[in-house]
Amino acid sequence: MSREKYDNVFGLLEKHHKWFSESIPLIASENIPSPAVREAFVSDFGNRYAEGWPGERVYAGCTYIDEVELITIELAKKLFNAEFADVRPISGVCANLSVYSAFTNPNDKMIALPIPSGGHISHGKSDFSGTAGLVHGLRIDYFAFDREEMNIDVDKSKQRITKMIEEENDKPNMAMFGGSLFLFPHPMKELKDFLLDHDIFICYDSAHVSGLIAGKQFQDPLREGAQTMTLSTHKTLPGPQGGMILSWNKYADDIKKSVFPGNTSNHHLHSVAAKAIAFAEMLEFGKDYAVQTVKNAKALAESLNEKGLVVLGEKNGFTESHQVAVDTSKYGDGGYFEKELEKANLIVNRQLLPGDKKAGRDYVHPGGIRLGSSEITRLGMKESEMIEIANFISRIIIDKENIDTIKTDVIEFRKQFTKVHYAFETLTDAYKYIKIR
Ligand code: DSN
Repeated sequence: MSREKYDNVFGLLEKHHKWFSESIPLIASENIPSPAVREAFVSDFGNRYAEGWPGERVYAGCTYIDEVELITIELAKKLFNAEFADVRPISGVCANLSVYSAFTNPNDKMIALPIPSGGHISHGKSDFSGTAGLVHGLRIDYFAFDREEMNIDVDKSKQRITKMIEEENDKPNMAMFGGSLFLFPHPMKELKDFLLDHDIFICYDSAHVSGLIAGKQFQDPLREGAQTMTLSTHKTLPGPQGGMILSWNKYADDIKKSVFPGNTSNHHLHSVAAKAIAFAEMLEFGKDYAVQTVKNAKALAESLNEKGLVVLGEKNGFTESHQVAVDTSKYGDGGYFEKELEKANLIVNRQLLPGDKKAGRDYVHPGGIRLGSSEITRLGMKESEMIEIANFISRIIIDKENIDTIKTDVIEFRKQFTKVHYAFETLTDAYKYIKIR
């Protein structure tokens, strides 16, 4: 019985790898790491303990772990032009929690975006089990959001915050930029002086766009006013699952204490090694990858729009990031299409869109889907392939064509794209299942 389950798990893992090698991966928060990143990730580092900072560990056995972590820190600082990097957070949520703990107290107020306008669950209210509210006790209020611009409304946000301060005697302590539905750079430059004049600490969550920032294709948060920048290392940044905090030297001690012992005991050392490999590859290939990722997202959005689908952000050219947001509500809800597309090997996620709550929609049946171009870019796809992908999607959503026929076409299309690009070593197929038993 146990041997059967054991074999079954390995069988399912191999099936998953095969399925992804035949699919079009369009989840905006995912990516395919290089074979080198995968090799570092399965090393013995993943079995060790090294609480603390390199050179000040709580455990023996960290000689090489310390050397690697110092390399990871050095590469992170170079990649993002940051004075300080803490590469230990084990996820983006843990990075945010560490920043909340370092720079706010429970019951303080944070300004962020609501989830349908792009905010992430870790920025959310306690009522919705958001990390900021539920775990750190922050009260959450929202930036004003302009649905046509698909961005934070600077003037209305200033008015809201002024009203909180002057009429409600309730000054926010932190402002959180960034999020999960993230089409255009946020106006942090425009809000920076106002926020700092009111002693509001600025954090920028670049989880989604950190690979684009590293490739100098989005905004430059640390130069635009961010006092801290939190990120995950596996979305547009094609590293292992993990998190990171970037900041200025003057905030380093507070961040270090908050990460350990505050919010982590051991961090994930195999992930730190794999981050170093990903950062080295991004320093070499990141600009070309980020340029193509944004070009691909724009091409995909334009093609979908030409097919007749409602693509958000049209006023500003649909997107400046890796993401494309499609309102499918005319044809069916996003949850329905997430499942239909999956049957044809097109892997996307359903997405709450601005206005969905008012329209009575919810997370299970939201108004649309979100598409990401980073993983398909790493597979070597360019603008002409985006036209083909838009065609597959519209054959399902608009034409309601037979799913099995489309699936066969998707599998055939995918055969041309087997390797990871933008990496030092690319011989191993992107989704090859590697046995070390
Ligand atoms: N919820 C993830 C997303 O944006 O897909 C990020 O944690």
